[in-house]
Order: sequence, then structure tokens, then C-alpha cells
Amino acid sequence: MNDQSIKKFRFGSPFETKSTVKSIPEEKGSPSFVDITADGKTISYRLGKNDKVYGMGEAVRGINKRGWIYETYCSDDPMHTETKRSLYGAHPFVIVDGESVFGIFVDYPERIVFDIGYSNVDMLSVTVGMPDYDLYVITGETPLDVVRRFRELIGKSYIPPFWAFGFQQSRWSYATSSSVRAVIDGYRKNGFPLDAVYLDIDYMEDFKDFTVNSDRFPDFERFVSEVGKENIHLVPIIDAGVKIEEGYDIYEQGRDNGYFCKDKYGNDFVAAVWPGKVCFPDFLNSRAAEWFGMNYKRLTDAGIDGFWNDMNEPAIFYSQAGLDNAIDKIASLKGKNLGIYDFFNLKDTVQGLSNSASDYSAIYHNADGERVCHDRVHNLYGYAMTKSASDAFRRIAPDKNILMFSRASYIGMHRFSGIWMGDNQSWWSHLKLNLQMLPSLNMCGFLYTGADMVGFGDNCTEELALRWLALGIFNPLMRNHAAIGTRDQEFYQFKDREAFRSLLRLRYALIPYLYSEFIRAAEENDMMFKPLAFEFRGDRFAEAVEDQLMVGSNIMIAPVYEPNALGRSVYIPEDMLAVRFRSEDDFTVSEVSQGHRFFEIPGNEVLVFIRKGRALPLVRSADCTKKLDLSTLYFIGEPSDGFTFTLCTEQGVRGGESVIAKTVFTFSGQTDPEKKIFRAAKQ
Ligand code: MIG
Repeated sequence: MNDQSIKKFRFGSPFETKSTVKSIPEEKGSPSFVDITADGKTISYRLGKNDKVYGMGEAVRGINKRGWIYETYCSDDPMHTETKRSLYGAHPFVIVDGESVFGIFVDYPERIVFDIGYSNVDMLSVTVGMPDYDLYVITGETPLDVVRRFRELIGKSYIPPFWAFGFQQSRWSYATSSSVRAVIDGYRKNGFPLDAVYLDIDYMEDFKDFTVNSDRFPDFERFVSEVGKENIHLVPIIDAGVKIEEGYDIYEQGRDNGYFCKDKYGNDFVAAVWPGKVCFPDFLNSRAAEWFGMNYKRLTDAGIDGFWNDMNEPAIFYSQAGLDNAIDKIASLKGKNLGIYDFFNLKDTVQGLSNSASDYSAIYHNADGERVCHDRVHNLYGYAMTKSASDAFRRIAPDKNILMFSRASYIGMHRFSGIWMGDNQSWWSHLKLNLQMLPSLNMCGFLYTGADMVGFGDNCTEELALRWLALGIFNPLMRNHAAIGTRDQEFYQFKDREAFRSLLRLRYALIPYLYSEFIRAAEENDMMFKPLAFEFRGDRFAEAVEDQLMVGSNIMIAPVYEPNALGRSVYIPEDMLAVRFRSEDDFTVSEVSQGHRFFEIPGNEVLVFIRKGRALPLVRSADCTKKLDLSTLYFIGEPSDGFTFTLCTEQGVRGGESVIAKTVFTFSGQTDPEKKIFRAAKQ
């Protein structure tokens, strides 16, 4: 791959985003493929009738993004309906796949509108507010080529610790150590594997970052170490806003050192989130970022080795100014006979208090000396928060690989952390969205990701939980998370425990494969989850498939995402082996030939399709990742001559990063011809 295929064009004076790691010389003249308006604000391309458009990372709708309008604007919006334009992450990268194959990355941390055949079905047009951005035009033979070049440009993806491939249970909120204990027991006593339990905001003292409520968690350090001995990691949440409270040292340090974002008069900007009134650390200021990051040490000192960063779009419930305005407006209406439009206006005033554009416009950063209005850098805030933690971890605990993932993100943050897909709902459509976001996020470098399994908001059903688990077992970040007040959805809570246990155990049997393919994708700038269109070029049926994925190099999945389904139709792009798992050691294997087929899939079964000449490695399952015994490795498949599989394992940590060992296995003899099981030997 040569740099000639990435061309960089600079417009105006862009804000430094740190999204890229490779310096590309600026081109003079105008880019090929696209047209740019004279004011530099709109980039456009006429789409061919059958052109597909991929990318956009964390976004609603399908894998092919054509036919909708998206905006990159990190947003705290828990209603991921298909009419939305933005979610929590901002990933301004698209690939056109048609007569011409190319990608464009618009490196600009403000709102960008990607109109992908919405206003005009034949036009892709990308519009920025101010013409201050870097445009990268990336060409390649195939969309995958484009992805790889883009990923070379933006740098290697974050690799979490091995244990983070285990199953993780979360809920807002396990508010006491005894509720955490009950969850661990619920899993362990029922023979369900588990590697981590999450602590949501209620573990803190009054929602104050880096504090632990000692009534709810007496002797926290001991508790962390106690559950640690049972191979359970506790993963606390950290919110962006710092509670304003005299005597709270984090607040006082931030205030006294000028580490908080300001308003236009230079006072600390104040808004309300969970802790009540907060200030926002100015992560664009390197000293403030370093200071905030080093505070994670308070928790790592207590034995914590994983975090999730929340509310870092940043989410704002209301600002004082916004609230005053709204109250004045309401007061002025008192005693008046409201017209119906005035009534709706009043309602909108209150509803519009949260995450309001005028509040964001009122925030100012000190970007190492330069005063910058938040509007110009909105999409960098969560990225900068998360980078501050990641940078600190290297110093605090170089001997540990600390799990880190964030809610808000921008291109480039994938080098430092994973992301979760935010506050979805216990809806069937969000099970499908989980599947469709995986490849789009992989295109943008986010490999360590997953949705809140079973859905965050709303009440789930047992059927949805089981079907979601059948997809969840392939998510690198496999976390069951639910909102406060919703129905209990820990897997042991359901009636058919056997089914849930079997599928969870199957996840652990698959971990060596998933981990190895994850590492390969990270090292080779590849995607772990690919749409069929990326693998079976020229097959118009494969190119249209939106609900199946290739997972790593060897297998394809086709989860059920509808209620009361007998099974589903699957497009088989080439002759394959279908493995029907009821559990890790109860499965049947059959050959399926290319074409559209219907498969009956009961809820307690998972279908995995193995590609021709390839194989799926499995190990005996265990209660936690630490107990997986790789000497039990075996394969299912009909390997071609010269078949090899490179198994990746974590062999310790150096400089905060996992040291990865690789062992190449080759075919060493079939043991069960009917089940197509074979053993492999180290090369
Ligand atoms: O306003 O901490 O996305 O995972 O459980 C909601 C409580 C704040 C949003 C996160 C969610 C978390 C919740 N948080």
C-alpha cells in the first residue's frame, strides 16, 4: 500500500484533532472524484444507481448508509429510532462502492451533515459549517482496501486486556457491595461464566468522580480484592462533570488551577448533570487533562483495572442560564390565557433544556493557550477525556492493561479505548442495529465494542434476551446492561436457565477464536466484522445482505432478530458447513450449498457457518477467561491443504499493553468425521 492512494487537502485552518498518526503531504489543486463548492463548505459526488455507501461508524440504519442523512455530533440521545441523525460518537468517514471505489474522511470536529442520497437520491453531499477542515480522499481496489488505508492513517486500534473478552454484567445500579455479591452468586451458583460486574453512578458518594460511598461499599479495597480472587473484575463508571462542592478536593483542585471549561466571561462554566451543579474539566488543555487522568489512580490503587467513561458528549441536563430563561418564560405566562401554540412552545422550552445548542455555544476551552468556543471542538470532548485516562494509565500502572471504553468518541479515539453503543432499548430492532453497527464501527477503527446486550431502556422479554445472547456471544465487548427501573435481565433470572447457560458457555469456548481474530484485525488494520459485500465481491445477493456478518476470516453468522420466529432465511454465499450449536459440546454439522436457504433456529441454538477450507477453533469452556485451558483446543471444519490457524494469547503486559504470543496450528488428523472435528498441532 502506498501513500499515493491517500490524498490530503487542507481548507482554511483546521483545529488539530489528533485523529491521524501518519503525516500526509498536502495536495495542491482539487481532489478527484468529488466536487467542492467555491466557499469550501460542501463536498459532493454524484452516485451511480447501484453505488453503495458504507461507513459513519456509530449511526442508525443499515450497513449500506445510502438513503438517509446523518450528522456527526456527539449526542446523548437514548432514543435510537431510525429517524435520528446522530448518536454518541462522531465518525465522519464514508466509502463509496460503485464504478469508483473511494473513501472520504472529513477531519473536522464540529457538526458535519452527510446527506447520503436523502435530499437528492443520486447525490452524496457533505456539508460543514466553516471551511476549516482536512479532507482525505482514499482510493483502493475494494472497500476493504480503502478501510485498511484509512486505518493506517488513523493508527492501530486499542487492544483491551484478555479478560475483557469474558462476559460482563452491568445494571444501573448495583448500588451496594451486597447487590454486587448477589449478582456474582447468581452467575457462579448457576454455573454461568462471568468475568466482570459494573459499578454505575451509585457507587460514588453523591455522584462525585473518584469517590466511593463507604456506606454502600464498606472497605472497598477489600471487596475489590475479594471478588478479584473469584476472578471478577469490578468496572466503575466515571462521568465527565465534576460536582461543585466546597471541600471536595477534585472540584477545588480543578477550580483553583483553572482546569475547568469557562463561560464567555471567563468564569467556570456551570451546568447540571447527575451530581447537581458541575464543572467540566477542560480536556483540551493538556495540564487539565493530565490532572484529571491521574485521578483514576485513586481507584486503580484500590485494585480497579477497568473503567467506562460516561456523559462525555458532554451531556448537559440544564445550565443555570437555560433554566433561568425557561423559568422567566413560564413566569411571564402566568395568569395568561395560553394559545395552543404558546402551550407547545412552553413545553418545548422545558424539553429543550437538555443538551441545548445555546449551552454548548456558551462553553469555552483553553486549548493550551488558545481560547476556543466549544462549538468548534464539540466532537473531541469525550475523545480527550478518554485519552487523558489512557495516557495516565501508562504512568499509573504500566504493568497492567486497564480496560477502558467510552460513550462519546471521534476518529482517533480508537487508539486508546473501545466504545459501547450507548443507551439502546430492549427492542428487536436494536438487536439488529447491534449487528449492523459492528462492521461500520470496525471501518472506523473501533474494534472493541458492543451494544448493551438485551437492551438498556425498556423491559425485555425472555425470548429477546436469549436471541440477543446468540448475537452477543460474538461481540468483543459482551456486556448485559440495563437501565434503572427496567425488568431484571441478568441471564440467571430467566426461566430456561439451561439455554442461557449453554450459550454463555459457548461464548467462552469461542474466546480463543474471537481474541485471535480481534488481534489479527487490530494488527493488520482489518475489520473483525465484515459485511458479506466486502468478502464476496461481484455477488449481487451477497452485496445486498444487511443482516449477516463475517466474523473473522473463517465464519459467518446470521442471528435471528424477530420475535416468534421459526428461524430465518440466510444467504449462503458459497458452499459452507453449518454448525448448529446447542451447547459447546452438543452440536451437529452439515454441508450447505450456495444460495438462499431457510434455517429453522430454535432460541436455544446458535448457527455458525464455516467457510470452505477453513475451520473454527474451540476450547473447553470455563467459569472465567483465566481458567480457559488452551490445551483443549480443537477445530471444526474441513480444512484445505496447508490450513493454518494463528492462535493469539496474552502473555503478560508491558508498558500498559498486552504482550501477545502467537502459535501457529496445522492440521494433525481428524478425530470425528461426522462432526468434522479435527485436532491441530503446533507448527
Ligand atoms: O443519564 O449512569 O449511557 O449506561 O447506566 C444516564 C447511568 C447516565 C448513561 C449511560 C448508561 C448509564 C447511565 N448513564
